[in-house]
Amino acid sequence: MEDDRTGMSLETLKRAFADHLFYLQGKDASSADLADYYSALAYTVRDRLLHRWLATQEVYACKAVKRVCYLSAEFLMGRHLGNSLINLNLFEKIDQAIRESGLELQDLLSEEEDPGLGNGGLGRLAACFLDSLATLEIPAIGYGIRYEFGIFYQQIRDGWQVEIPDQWLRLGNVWELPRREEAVEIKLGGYTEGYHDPKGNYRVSWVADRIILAVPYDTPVPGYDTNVVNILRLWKAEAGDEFNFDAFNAGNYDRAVADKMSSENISKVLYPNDNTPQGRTLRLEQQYFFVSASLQDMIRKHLALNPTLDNFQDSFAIQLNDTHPTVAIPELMRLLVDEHAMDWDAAWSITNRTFAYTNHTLMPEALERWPVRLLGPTLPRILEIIYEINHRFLEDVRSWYPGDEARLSRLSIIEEEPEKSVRMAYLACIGSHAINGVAALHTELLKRDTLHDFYELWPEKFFNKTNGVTPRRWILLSNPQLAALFTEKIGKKWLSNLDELKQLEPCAEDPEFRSRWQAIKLHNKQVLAEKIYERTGIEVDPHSLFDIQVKRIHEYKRQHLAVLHIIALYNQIKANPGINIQPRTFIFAGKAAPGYYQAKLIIKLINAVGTIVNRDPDVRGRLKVVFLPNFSVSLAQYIYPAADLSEQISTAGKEASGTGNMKFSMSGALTIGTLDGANIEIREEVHPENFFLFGLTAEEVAALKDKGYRPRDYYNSNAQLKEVIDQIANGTFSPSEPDLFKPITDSLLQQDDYMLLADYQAYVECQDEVSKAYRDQDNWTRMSILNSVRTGKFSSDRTIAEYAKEIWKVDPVEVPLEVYDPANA
Ligand code: B1N
Repeated sequence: MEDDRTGMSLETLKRAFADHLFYLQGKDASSADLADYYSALAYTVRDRLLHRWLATQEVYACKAVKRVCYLSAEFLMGRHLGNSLINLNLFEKIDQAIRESGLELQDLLSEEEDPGLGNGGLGRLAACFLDSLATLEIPAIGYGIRYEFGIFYQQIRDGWQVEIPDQWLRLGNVWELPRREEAVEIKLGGYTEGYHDPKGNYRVSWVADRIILAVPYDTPVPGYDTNVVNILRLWKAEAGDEFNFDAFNAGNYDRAVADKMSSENISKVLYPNDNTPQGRTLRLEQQYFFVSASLQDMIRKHLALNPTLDNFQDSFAIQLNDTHPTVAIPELMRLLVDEHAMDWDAAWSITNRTFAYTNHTLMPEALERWPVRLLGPTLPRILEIIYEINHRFLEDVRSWYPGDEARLSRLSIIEEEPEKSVRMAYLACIGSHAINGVAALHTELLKRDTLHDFYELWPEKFFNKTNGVTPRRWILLSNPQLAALFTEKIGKKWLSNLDELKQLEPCAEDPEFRSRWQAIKLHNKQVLAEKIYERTGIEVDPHSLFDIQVKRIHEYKRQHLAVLHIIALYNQIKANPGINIQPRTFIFAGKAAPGYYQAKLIIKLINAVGTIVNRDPDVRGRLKVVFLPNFSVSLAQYIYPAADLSEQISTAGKEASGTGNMKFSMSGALTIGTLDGANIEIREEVHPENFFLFGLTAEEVAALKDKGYRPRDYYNSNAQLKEVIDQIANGTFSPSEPDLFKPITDSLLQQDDYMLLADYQAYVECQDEVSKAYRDQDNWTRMSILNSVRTGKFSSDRTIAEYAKEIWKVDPVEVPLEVYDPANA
């Protein structure tokens, strides 16, 4: 008989499920609720992962393979259960086993808390990368923070965003295993002192005033159709001792407990900002905390197999996901020089060969700078090391560009004005052997502007690595009917080589294929319509054009440009109620940073316009405006497959890449977009005739700014636009508070930093083209099919293969699976 923990037959799976319900949940069919059934199934699946995990880790530990360490402050993993079923190739069998137990698999999958340990694209990219690393059989570890509270839960009350704490660990977490025995200590605060070691060398030691314990929690990361199970290792902060006994014994009970609480604060909560840094000491402590713990972990792993650290760079390639983990560069120097007595030059060479840095944004205000005033007291030794790195670097620059003082201050890691600060992106560039942007345009702009001086120094360090997303979650799991159609036509190989979909191009001309394609899209729209009704009470027509913009709310992403268009359509109907226009459902979702007033006001505006438009009898179902609360990975899985039109309308030059644009396109949505980020490459792949392009180019945006942009000129010369802006400004959508939206219209008329008014006319005209095109359903479907089957480039498998070959220099490692037999263990 098959083992209950590893067997893959239907009978064994059913037995294991019942067994876990009974012995782990302490329930049977008469007492179990859905949460119990979810847990029983999750444990059943976890057993099968653990088996492969142990095999994988054993191979990595014995073979001295080179591992990728992906350091990221955010990992937006999404629910684990469905993904694990897919990657273990168990989905169908479990579906059947659960049905035969009288339950619905979908109901169980929905019970899982969505682990929201990220804000948006940057965190979700890290999750897609982990999936692809495991699928490509590349040894890898994701390192991050086990936030007790992830991204806040968003409610909409009276049209406003309200933030609710995300208590995702409330019911426990089946997918993590604490490894207390591998905890490490982290220093904070205090001072440094010099001393001479026994050989007479001058050394520095850091006398901390706080020691925090970093406890690792490991989550398995299975690859698709392979035995490889990598690890996501997230660190939880704890007090070094249960509490301060000295204080306790001295009768200072409050102090003893307070110390413990302040230590645990470090991993308490994810900062809810996307594309804006938060210059708080606690954020700096979070960054240093997880980075130091991760490096200590790597050093321990390396020394388990090697006599010295001299070849550390052969054990690990460390990727910095933006500047958030950049303090890793001086921290590795500290560990090598202070704690392992290496000399500076040797340590610097190792550091440089180990690190690579990915930049994710050009937004000037998003580039992290840590004031010396905060860094010094929190990380005194790290600040000294940064000064030393800078000193040596500027000596080099001086020798390369004698007499060029301006260049010296431009390149210095230390910025003097307005406040003496460390420029983290510069530190990352200097300490890394590779620097990359996340889409072709973004990389070009990095080289031309943001990091131009570094590009001049080291052109060979610069790479482009266009982002990608995993087709396992974003097609197979979220759009199962589309996946089944692909597999029926070309087999399953597209799941590990998305370029295979190209073979389906001729199907775009096949009427039978097209009608199946339409039926699937309609079905996905019906499912989303039900969700919309459940969550907002708004009824939408699945036969209308689903026009969708989902992403973080940010002025540069221009959700309010879409609102201007909606109001213009509304005005057309009001002026001419008999007008024949394409019925549309406008769907928005996304969170605003709690401290970003203008973004929260945009959410209120969307809802205010929706309230007026949705109720107006003249509109009668031709336009609907929906704001779906609490955008998350699990909600996204219903949204992308249901879209007809994907809104990617950022100001050119502002969106580094975008990855939602790829998910939409994979599910057959057409894009209306600017020449920004990865839109440019998507348009290239799907061909320009299958993409709705509008707006200024990045160059035109810059040229217009230079010559003096005057948004009022556009307002004064465009009657339709003027009417729309005036309505927002005069309270048409906020009758009880007429000035409510003035901050939005004032900003548009006075600065319009993101040039909505300059792009307005081109946008509405392009939307007219969309409406016309949608009326020809045959041709629309052809375009939809071609979008989907030409997205091969945007699989994160392609992205990861490029990083592996060109930046990390790592090879796949196969993991053989012996059938686990407890008798031989
Ligand atoms: O990273 C994504 C890109 O696809 C998006 O275009 C880009 O906006 C996004 C500070 C960020 N850039 N910067 C951030 C997130 C959190 C934070 O605290 C910055 N996110 C992006 C993946 O490359």
